[in-house]
Amino acid sequence: MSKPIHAVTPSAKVITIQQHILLQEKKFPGASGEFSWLLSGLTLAAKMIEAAVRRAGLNSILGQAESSNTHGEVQQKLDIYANEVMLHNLGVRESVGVLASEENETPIIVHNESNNAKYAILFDPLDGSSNIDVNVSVGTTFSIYRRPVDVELNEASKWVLQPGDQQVAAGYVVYGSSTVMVYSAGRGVHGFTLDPAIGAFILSHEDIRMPEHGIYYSVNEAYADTFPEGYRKFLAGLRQGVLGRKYSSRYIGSMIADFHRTLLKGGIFLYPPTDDHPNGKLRLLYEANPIAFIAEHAGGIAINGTGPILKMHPTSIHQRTPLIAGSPSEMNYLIECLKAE
Ligand code: P6P
Repeated sequence: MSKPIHAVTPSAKVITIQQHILLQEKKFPGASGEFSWLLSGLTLAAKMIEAAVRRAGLNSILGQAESSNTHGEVQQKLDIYANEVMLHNLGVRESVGVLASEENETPIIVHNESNNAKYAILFDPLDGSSNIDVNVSVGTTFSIYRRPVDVELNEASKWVLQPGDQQVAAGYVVYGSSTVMVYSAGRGVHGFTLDPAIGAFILSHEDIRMPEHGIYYSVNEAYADTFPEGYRKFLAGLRQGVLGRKYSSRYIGSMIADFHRTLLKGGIFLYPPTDDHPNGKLRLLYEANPIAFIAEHAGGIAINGTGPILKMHPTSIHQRTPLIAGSPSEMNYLIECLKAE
């Protein structure tokens, strides 16, 4: 008879995210330990946000703040808390020079004139936060760049307005049935699950590869009538079995959760242009770019409808873009449908 779950002794041979980063750095000489120190600021922030998300209904943090963010969107109390946690825990890492957040109009200079500061970190502290009140998964995204050559310490915008293929690392945390951090530093995509018993992110998904195809497509079909023709043709083709398999629709309305399923199970996530958002709703720098970096490094594809997300040259910090990311099979069929428009 198999042991009851509670009798199973957890393995002692766990690999934390810090150990994994240091092991990776050993494989690639020249990388400095400061990068793992920087990422430890992210994991601490993620644990603090996770603790608040898990207790949202209990510590009166649920619900709407009296304030709105820079985009006029009503902030959730947890948005504000998560943003303060990210700004503090990343801002105290001496290797960090500039921070940019969805919740702040302009980038924040944190380097105090230190020449050790060489990284910019962009993030959405709590994506999907409108779902918190109904206990739906939410997430945090992050995107890390090196300070460009010949850019002055205080030219903050130039630190952050870089194409996504210049990211040195990127990823997200999804606060779902468990809390998982997925990141890539350009050498594979790896997932770490938070073990609340020991308060550490433990390697749980090493070298994630997105399946060649999936059985799910993820899009808000309420807007389908306003999608450009090529997207409507693509969705009709999936439903008609053009790719030789039956599909099911899955849409949570929380980008990170919808993408995380696509990364692990394959398929496609789409936020196309709509009447309300002709340039897409999602933000290029701190939503689309980290997702695209993870998708491409896991063997998937990520486009804006006309070309790779990672090749886009940003002109403003909060600019929006259409985002479609997924497995090669579905993505290549979509590209074919869009070309035929
Ligand atoms: P819609 C959440 O508000 C978010 O920014 C993403 O997480 C999500 O994918 C999208 O908006 C959902 O938007 O228009 O489908 O409700």
